[in-house]
Amino acid sequence: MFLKNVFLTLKFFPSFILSYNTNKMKNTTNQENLLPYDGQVFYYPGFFSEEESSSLFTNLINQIEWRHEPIKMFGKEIMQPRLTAWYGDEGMSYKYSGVTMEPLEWTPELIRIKKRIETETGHQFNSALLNYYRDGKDSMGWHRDNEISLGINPVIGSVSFGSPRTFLLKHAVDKLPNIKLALGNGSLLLMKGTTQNHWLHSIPKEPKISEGRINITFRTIIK
Ligand SMILES: O=C(O)CCC(=O)C(=O)O
Repeated sequence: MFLKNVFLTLKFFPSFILSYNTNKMKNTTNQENLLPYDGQVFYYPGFFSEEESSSLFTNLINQIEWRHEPIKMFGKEIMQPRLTAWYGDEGMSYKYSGVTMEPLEWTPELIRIKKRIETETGHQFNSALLNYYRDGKDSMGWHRDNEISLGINPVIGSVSFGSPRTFLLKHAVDKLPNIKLALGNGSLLLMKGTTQNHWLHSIPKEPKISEGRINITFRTIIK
């Protein structure tokens, strides 16, 4: 309650951004929750080593069946500003923003990444959305991963490889400062509890960045 009051007081300064220096965070299992309330977000830098992450980045670029798909926004079809792919167990199709994606069969590398996250976090996943941001001009707008097919309080295990990119979180109702993180190469971001009900997230454009980044969000589709 104290924390909630402190954050609500900050609503009078909406341009203020709460920025975490993610380089200084330790990789432990007793991570601090980055949200003040209404959800849980934990950040694990260096979840995969630099060496492993670089080789995964190159392999994923070459082996994943990347697609450039349109989505529907305000009744119009527009091309997504990134490449995407959907992998998962048989039958785990995924619908969002007017797009239906049928799952491709897991690659050995995706299984390896998934198993590592499952072992470390204790959460199981049956599908994954992959996003390839070719450079800083690619982005993802504000959204929640709250599709009905993901159940009531979805757990999302999000790993990043390649160039670090800014990740923003904002409360859906309260005028809190945005929370800003730099998601580094080989990092894991775990979003759970009521996060997807109350918080939106985005990857803003950063035109000065010329290198690519791959993000994989492991999810559980509830049939
Ligand atoms: O690229 C990221 O870190 C975010 C991806 C994301 O928001 C999503 O897949 O829903």
